[in-house]
Amino acid sequence: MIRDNKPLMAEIDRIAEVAGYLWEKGWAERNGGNISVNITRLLTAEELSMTPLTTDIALEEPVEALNGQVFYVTGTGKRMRYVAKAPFCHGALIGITAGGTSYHILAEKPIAPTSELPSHLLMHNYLRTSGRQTNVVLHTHPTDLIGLTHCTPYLDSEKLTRLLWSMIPECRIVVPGGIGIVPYEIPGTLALAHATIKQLSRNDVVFWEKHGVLAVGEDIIDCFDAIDTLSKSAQIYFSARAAGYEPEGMTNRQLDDLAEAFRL
Ligand code: 2HA
Ligand code: ZN
Repeated sequence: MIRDNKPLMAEIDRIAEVAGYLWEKGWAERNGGNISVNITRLLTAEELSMTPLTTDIALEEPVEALNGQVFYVTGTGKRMRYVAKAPFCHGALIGITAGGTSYHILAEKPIAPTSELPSHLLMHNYLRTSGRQTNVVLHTHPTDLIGLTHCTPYLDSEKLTRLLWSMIPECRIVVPGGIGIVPYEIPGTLALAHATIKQLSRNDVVFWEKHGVLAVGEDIIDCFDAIDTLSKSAQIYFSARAAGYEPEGMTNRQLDDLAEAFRL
């Protein structure tokens, strides 16, 4: 019984906690957003060889580096507000099989994974191949951050990173790698995944033009915190603009001093 595995259930609880935050923040209208977390390290040998609930389902593109890995993934069409309450009714554990060319559903119910699964897996595959300690891919729709991507001058990674960093010291500290930007692509496509992967070589957080944000990392709470801090910066910026002035922002010197003080 998968629910007897305490470390696994603790991780599932953290996923549910974050799903609740995404809903409360207003970042997860209808079925907006999706989450995948590599939980292989938390499973026993016996659990890793459990009998699957489905036959193998082919993947559009192979993910060789993920062969044998197991992920919790939110379900297609499922709402974050319900993932928060019942993660195993709105998501499932899937195992990657056949050398990375397919997957099957392992537990707890045969819930079909998010439409973004092929792109999440390509990202996990890329990150694992590059030796990064990344368990989590988190995608969500923060209103303020999407708003910024509707204005061409902000669709510049360096400029937007500098703007958001300069609104509050925490942003420079919590998102030290800055943000990547992917020009508009149709949601759920491999074109979107490949464009995102290019950005992931330099950034842990990527903005998708007129769509949303994607964060990768070792820990799901850290991924949420990074997006939340960027959102706070965007709110400070928009509040100042709405009050009729351009915020000064921290100076380059102040930002550099932070990098030195926090060894970023
Ligand atoms: O899962 O957010 O990008 C719904 C989406 C697709
Ligand atoms: Zn989306």
